[in-house]
Amino acid sequence: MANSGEPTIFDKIIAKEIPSDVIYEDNLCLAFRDIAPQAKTHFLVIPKIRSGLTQLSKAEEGHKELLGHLLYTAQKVAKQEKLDKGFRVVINDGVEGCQSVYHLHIHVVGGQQLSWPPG
Ligand code: D5M
Repeated sequence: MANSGEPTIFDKIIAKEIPSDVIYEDNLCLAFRDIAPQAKTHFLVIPKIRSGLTQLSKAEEGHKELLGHLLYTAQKVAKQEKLDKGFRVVINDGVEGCQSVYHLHIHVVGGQQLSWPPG
């Protein structure tokens, strides 16, 4: 359901109610492997609390620090995953951005040569 504000599958992952392959966790965010990887390495970084942040375009002034933390964590986990030759960070926003889960998430893909532009 597009941005209904309802809990999503990611809330269940945060609550450990369903299994996931978590590769990093701190008090603010969680990183886990994407269930449908689009590259050799594909993980997601999500905030533990949505606090209205169902998608990037809903970001408000008060989210700036959390957004910075998520992006900083994305590169930190990319290093942990040994993506030394580079990687790509993607945030899908809304219907035309192909967002399917309305809990903000950063995709990190890499581990192979990527092409540009994306579709
Ligand atoms: O991307 C949503 C992403 O979330 C998509 O790449 C699949 C991934 N996903 C969905 N359910 C799970 C579970 N249970 N574990 C791991 N990954 C999952 P979007 O940008 O919204 O299209």
